[in-house]
Amino acid sequence: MATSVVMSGSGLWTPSHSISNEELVQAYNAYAEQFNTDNSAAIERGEVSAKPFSSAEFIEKASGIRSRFAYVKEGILDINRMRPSIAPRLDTELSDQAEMAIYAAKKALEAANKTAADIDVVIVSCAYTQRSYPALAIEVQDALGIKGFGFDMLVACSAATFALHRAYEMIAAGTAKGVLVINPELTSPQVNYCDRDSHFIFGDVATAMVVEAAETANAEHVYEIMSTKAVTSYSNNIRSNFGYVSRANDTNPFAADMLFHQEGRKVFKEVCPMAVEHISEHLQRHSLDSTHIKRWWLHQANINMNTLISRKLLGREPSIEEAPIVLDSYANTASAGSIIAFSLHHQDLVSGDIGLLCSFGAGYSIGSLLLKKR
Ligand code: CO8
Repeated sequence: MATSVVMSGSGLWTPSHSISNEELVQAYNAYAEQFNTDNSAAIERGEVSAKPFSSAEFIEKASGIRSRFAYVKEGILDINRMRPSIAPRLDTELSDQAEMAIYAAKKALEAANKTAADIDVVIVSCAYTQRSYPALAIEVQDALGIKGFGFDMLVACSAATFALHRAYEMIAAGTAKGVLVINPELTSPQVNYCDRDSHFIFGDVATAMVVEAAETANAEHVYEIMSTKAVTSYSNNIRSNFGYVSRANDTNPFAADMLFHQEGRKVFKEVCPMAVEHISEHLQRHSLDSTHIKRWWLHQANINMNTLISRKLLGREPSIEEAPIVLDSYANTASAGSIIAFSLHHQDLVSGDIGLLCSFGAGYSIGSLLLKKR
């Protein structure tokens, strides 16, 4: 592929509501207490399991998460509801995820010094889309006045990196002139706030990136995509069974197994070595090693995972400048984590500096891009 492809602008939209560990734990524990009281007889008979209590100290130690953002906070801390209360919208109104996507997209376009006329493909890629069709990407395309085409992609944690890969290929092949990759990660409706093992993990956010040919890029911070690498390996350890077939299954579409659930410890043990191997192979492809990498924009699920992966790659702990952490305030934002890290921590690199952007998680899926500052 002859054309040199670049990422020329990134956008980050952060919801205005945040929820601290303490707030979340207080609500969960009050819910658990109520549940245990209401079900005390059945619990005593061994027919129902008592709800265990959560702790803010555990959450921070086990994950590094201190708080998360919520698109709508109302309802999440209400022990009689335990899920966000998002008002339904008419078909004639902008959908919630399209609205989030547009906030981030406008920022990415501005950073890339581009307008709608410079874009001809929109990819909305994230862990969930709020409907099947029409594609959110086409709704966003219409709202931004972009000519060309758009489509949605679902690859869970690697939705953003895999979409950037597609953008890279389209620009390199000359089938697109400018691609907008957008990740409106509205995770909160799928979080089981009644489950202490996972109630703290996710946050809402939207990120966006402009990908174009090197010769058309005129922004201040432009990164050449040196190459991309992806791998998937089937695992049931992170799963959500929510889907349109549940209507025909006559099952409860909102039961616990329909929401996000995982075997967190197994995921930790299996994904870390996969990520290390993947990244090492990606660097080797360019005869590079970890000493050549100025910045690691890693997936943001768990600080202990990132520390372990970085230590294996570098042979030491990375500094916070080398491998920035955003999950402390954003929590796990599905595919957006590494893009948030990039958005907040890329402007200080100098020409020729190389960085690695990498996602890892559900699927399992791993996606990476090697980037060189122009
Ligand atoms: N408070 C107090 N104690 C707790 C809590 C809590 N909130 N939660 C669990 N415990 C208890 C456990 O029950 C267990 O008790 P016991 O020893 O008595 O059995 C003990 O603490 C230890 O539990 P774990 O072994 O589970 O604890 P870990 O140290 O493994 O930490 C983590 C749990 C934080 C979940 C950790 O395993 C982890 O982060 N693993 C990696 C997970 C990961 O990366 N997952 C990928 C997520 S998927 C994704 O990124 C995108 C998916 C799509 C988006 C979904 C949107 C909704």
